[in-house]
Amino acid sequence: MLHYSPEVTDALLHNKPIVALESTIISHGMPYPENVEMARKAERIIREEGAVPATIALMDGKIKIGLTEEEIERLAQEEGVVKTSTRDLAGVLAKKQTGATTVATTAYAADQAGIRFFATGGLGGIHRNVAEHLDISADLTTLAHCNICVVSAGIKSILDVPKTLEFMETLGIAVYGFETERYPGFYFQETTLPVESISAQEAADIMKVKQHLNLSQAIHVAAPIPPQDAMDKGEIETIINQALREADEQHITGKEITPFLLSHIKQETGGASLTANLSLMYNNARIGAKIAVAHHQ
Ligand code: PSU
Ligand code: MN
Repeated sequence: MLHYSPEVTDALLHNKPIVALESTIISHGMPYPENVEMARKAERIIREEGAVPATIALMDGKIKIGLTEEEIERLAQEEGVVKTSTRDLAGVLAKKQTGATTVATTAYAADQAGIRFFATGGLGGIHRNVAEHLDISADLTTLAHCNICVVSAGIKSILDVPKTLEFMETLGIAVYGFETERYPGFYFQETTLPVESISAQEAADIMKVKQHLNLSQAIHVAAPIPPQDAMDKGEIETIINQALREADEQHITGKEITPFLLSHIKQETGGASLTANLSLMYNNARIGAKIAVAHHQ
C-alpha cells in the first residue's frame, strides 16, 4: 500500500537520512495558505540539514511517502480531507479518500517504510477532562509500537501534560528534553516537569542501541519553542481555558476537538499562536534532521 516519491525512493536505496512529516497539521492544524507555506518550508529546512523529507498522506488508495508540490496543495485546499488516525486508515484507503495522517498514522506509515525519524508540532495525548470523556489520543498507543524517534515541542498545551507523561511511561515511550531539563510547554518554553536532557548525537546513539533491542516503542525528543516566538504561559492558559469552555458549550468532542481548539486559540491570540506553531514546527524539523544526520554518520 506504500507509494514512495522518487526522492524518498532514492534516499531509501542509498541509505540517506530521512525525516517523516505528518499531514494533519497541514489540513486540520493550520489555515490556508500558511499551511502550504509551512509544509514547504519544513521540507526545505530538512534538506538544508542534509536529510530527505518524507511528508506522508493518503491519496487514491495509497499511503504516499513523500509528496509533490501539487499533492501538498491538494491536501491544504481540497474539501473533505479526512483527519486519519490509525482506526480510520483502512477505511480511507478502501474508499480512496484523501486523508491527512495524524501523528499516530504517520508514525505507523514511517515505521512500515523503515523511516526512523519524524518531526511534528505537538503530540496528541490525554485530554484535560479525561475522567468525563476518556479522550486519549491514539498518538500515544500507536507510538508504543512504532520504532521511531519523534521530535515535537512537547504535548499540545490544550492537553493534560502530567497525565500524558505518566501514560507514556506506562507505555514504555522514553521522553527526553532537547538540550533542556524542563519538559517544553508547546506554545510556551517550559513546564515545571523535569526531563532528562539530550543532544542530537545522544538521541542518534539511543536509536542505534534500540536497533539491537527487541523493543518496539518510540522515543520522544521534546524541543522547546524558540524563545522569540514563545508565548506567555499565563496568557495562553487563560485562552486555552476559554477555548475548552467554548468547546464544551458547543458539545465538540472526538476528533473535532483538537482542530477546534487550535483554531479558536489562533483567533483569540490574534494569530500569535499560529506564529508560535510555525516557529516550533521549523525548529523541530531542523532538530529531527540533525538527529537523522547524526544517526547516519
Ligand atoms: N501538532 C500541531 N498541530 C496539529 C497536530 C499536531 O502543531 O494539528 C495534530 C497531529 O496530527 C496530532 C493530532 O496527531 O493533532 C492529534 O489529534 P487527536 O487529539 O484527535 O488525536
Ligand atoms: Mn481524541
